[in-house]
Amino acid sequence: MFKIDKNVRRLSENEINQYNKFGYVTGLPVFSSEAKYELDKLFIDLSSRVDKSIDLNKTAQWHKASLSFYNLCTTPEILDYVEDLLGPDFVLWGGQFFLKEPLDGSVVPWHQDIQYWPLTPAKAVTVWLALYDTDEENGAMRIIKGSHKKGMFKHHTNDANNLVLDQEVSEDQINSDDIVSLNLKAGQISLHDDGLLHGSLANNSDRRRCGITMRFSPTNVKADLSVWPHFETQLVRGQDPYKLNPIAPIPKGEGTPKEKFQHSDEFVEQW
Ligand SMILES: O=C(O)CCC(=O)C(=O)O
Repeated sequence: MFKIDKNVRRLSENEINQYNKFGYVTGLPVFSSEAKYELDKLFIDLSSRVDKSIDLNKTAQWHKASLSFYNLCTTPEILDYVEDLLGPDFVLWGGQFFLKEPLDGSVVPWHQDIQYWPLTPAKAVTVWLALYDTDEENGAMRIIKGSHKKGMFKHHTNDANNLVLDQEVSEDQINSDDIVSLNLKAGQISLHDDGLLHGSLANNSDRRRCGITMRFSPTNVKADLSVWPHFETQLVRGQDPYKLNPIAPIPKGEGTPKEKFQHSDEFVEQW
């Protein structure tokens, strides 16, 4: 278990109000500063198993493949923060790395997650856990505060090689006064709403930038399996009286995703 920051707490009423009004909360303590060595080790252990021909940013579903990744996502102190937003019953359904090596040029275009996700109701919370210190120089995630209240923005496809995602909201729809850079120390998290516009610029530093995203939804969410046949949930807190989605087992060991969308029975524990 990674060492927990002694300042860990629950969300304050102000933070819950800020999440509802602006769509995000940031700088929340979870793991202590000493845990950065373990977070680095976890990153190296897991990412080094991915075949060199595969782009780590194009793999997902790590929570279904790897027990250590699943354990990280179900850290009680992380779930407490999520519970403060979603209530007592919720599932984990997504987990992936967002990596930018120094000067690798990769960019996450402005987008809303709901644009990609066939989930009803749209009420997912993303936890973004910093594995390394993250700031403007190394391509921290940026958000447009309050944009989750403005409905669906127009996205277009952009297949440029350096883009981590291919759906993009053009700059002319962005009010630059509302940009907030979510700078985090290793071991801290931010939380964001699935309707919030967000993205990130290139890493222009000599430091690695990598976060883990964890996707949580209340148990009354239903996925359209005709769009996402791989979709499965893991109940991580409370009860699931609705049973609307297939369930993924907790991984028994360490497996490695090869693609973005995979079903749990495709993962083979390698060690
Ligand atoms: O890490 C980033 O820059 C982007 C993350 C992201 O797009 C997401 O959490 O949905």
